[in-house]
Amino acid sequence: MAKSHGCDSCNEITGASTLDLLNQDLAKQVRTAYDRLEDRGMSACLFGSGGTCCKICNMGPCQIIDGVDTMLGICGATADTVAARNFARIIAAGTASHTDHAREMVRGFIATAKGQTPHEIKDIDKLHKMAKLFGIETEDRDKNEIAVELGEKALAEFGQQESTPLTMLKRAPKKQQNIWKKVGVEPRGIDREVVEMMHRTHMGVDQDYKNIMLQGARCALADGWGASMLSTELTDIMFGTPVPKRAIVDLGCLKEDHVNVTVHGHEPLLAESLCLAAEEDDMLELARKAGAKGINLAGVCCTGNEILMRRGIPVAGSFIQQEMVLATGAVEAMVVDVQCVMQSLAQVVKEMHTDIITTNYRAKMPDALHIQFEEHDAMNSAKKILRQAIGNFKKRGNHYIPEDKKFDVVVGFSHETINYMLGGRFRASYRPLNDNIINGRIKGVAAIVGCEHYKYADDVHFKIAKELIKNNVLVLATGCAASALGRRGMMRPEAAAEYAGPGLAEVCETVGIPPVLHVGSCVDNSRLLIALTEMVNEGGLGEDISELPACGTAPLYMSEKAVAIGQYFVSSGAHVVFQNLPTSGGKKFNDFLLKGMTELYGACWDVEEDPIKLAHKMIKAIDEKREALGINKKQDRILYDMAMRRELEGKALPGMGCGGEGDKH
Ligand code: XCC
Repeated sequence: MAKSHGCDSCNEITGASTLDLLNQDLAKQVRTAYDRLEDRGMSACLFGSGGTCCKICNMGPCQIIDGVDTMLGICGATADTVAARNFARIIAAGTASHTDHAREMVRGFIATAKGQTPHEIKDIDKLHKMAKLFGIETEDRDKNEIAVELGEKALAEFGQQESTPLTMLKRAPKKQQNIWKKVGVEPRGIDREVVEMMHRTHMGVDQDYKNIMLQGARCALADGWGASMLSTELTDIMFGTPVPKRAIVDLGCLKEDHVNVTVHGHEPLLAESLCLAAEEDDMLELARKAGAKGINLAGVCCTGNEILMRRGIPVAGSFIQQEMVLATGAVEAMVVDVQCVMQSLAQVVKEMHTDIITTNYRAKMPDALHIQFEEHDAMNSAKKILRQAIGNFKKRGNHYIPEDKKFDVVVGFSHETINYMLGGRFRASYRPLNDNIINGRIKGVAAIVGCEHYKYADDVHFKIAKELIKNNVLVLATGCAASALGRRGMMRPEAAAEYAGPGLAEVCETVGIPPVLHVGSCVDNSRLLIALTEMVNEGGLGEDISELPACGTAPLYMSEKAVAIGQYFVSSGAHVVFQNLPTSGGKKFNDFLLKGMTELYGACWDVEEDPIKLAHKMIKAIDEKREALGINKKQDRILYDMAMRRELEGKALPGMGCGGEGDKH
């Protein structure tokens, strides 16, 4: 194990590609987040970490100490009020980010339906399902006409003001919907909930931490069951719902003899246009003229996950690798849009031929080149960007691609895929999953989602996943957590035999799936809400999400979005464990998050820093649900016999598993 770049005191780097790269002279000249972490030489402020630094009004900042009368805020605000306000504002910021992303996707969807983009309405089945949900007539209507109406109705939900709940809430289990109604947290309009959250946490407004968190929950639900779900579903209709695909991840996906263009950020509209433009003859010809064999697109962060899931485009790196991708010196352009793009990127490439190209008016960077992506002229924008990258190819200087550092992955596990993989094309259902949970082959389901973090070791996701699958817990992953698990080989079907407990391994091997399923980007956590709902609807595992043997974690949470996600899972009945939360400074408020919320939603937050202990907290939570359902009795393991295997035949991945042969989904 190696210490981080130039640092003997902070966390280890264990990732093979990162280690390899950092050992090269080229990369040693680059200052990375590891160096900056060391340079800072200060530990984090205790008031900030505990959530009790109040800088909401200009009388402060006030540092509050719980229980010390002389350390209240100047306005009299207590530690619990301040910690709750700060936490709620994190949720609002996270929700706002998903919301603004989702709005752009809905606008792009409408433009596509109107024929104003190079894309098309692809998934007609999902279009009709969504149209039905929104009360839109589909019979004898053109797909684009339906899509325009769907897009406009979806767009209206952002600005909706009245107390009509958001349409997607109707997809939740009935009992869940009743809980939200009873507690009074049904979101009314997506933007409204963010605005109200910001208002209620302004100086001198809501001063009751429980009441603040009612709006915190409502705001988060507007993200999960509103903005994020709209984004996922409409993006699927436009670019295709993911189906299983083989692909590769890690730095080794960069190519020596190609123009390497990496796409980083979140909104896939631009990335999809780049994918189309990179296949056009004029662009390929230009690349050849520059001496390259072609154009190699690769993703970073969640844009990477979006095009990985739908197109099998490789992911070069996740959040903590964004600087590493550039430090190879082999990237002609990194094209960025919004969210999780570190300001250091332009400095990393200062002495290199690489361009950092910003593309969105909402997100510009000093020392970067700006080429505005015009969605109504998408192909020309994309080609302008590619021309810039191709022009850099000849200027590529010293570089190093860790070519052998890449992993095969199988991705594309939308909830529809899980449905068909486990249930079969002719009667797609979650029945086999539920049955395998009831008979104990699979103990339960765990979601590992969210970011990465420079202050913690880089193998936390891996350790947690390994422990979970060893205990027969099926893992569903999204975001940078998913990329991190892909880089550790957990998304190959063979990983089942290597790491999974006997029951889970048997199911995975029979169906031909990995024990860790890539479900998508961060907005695609909404797919997990639907998967959990389908498990409830299938029967035998309780009446709402809180009764399911399921649990979630975003261990290395970095972004505010992860907190919004955590809260919408808790408010939807799923137990959620983080490594830390910025709430420990307000004791009563912290207790409310870690225990009290259960009374409202049947689930609460939990905190555990050690990855193995964290995994065991998740397993314990799953076991408790099994106990409550009466399915935790030790059962004799029934091995799959030939009839049972035949029953699952034809559901395996193309070319894999027992029934894979010739299965073309
Ligand atoms: Fe950002 Fe989405 Fe977190 Fe990764 S996981 S660091 S939010 S890119 Ni979405």
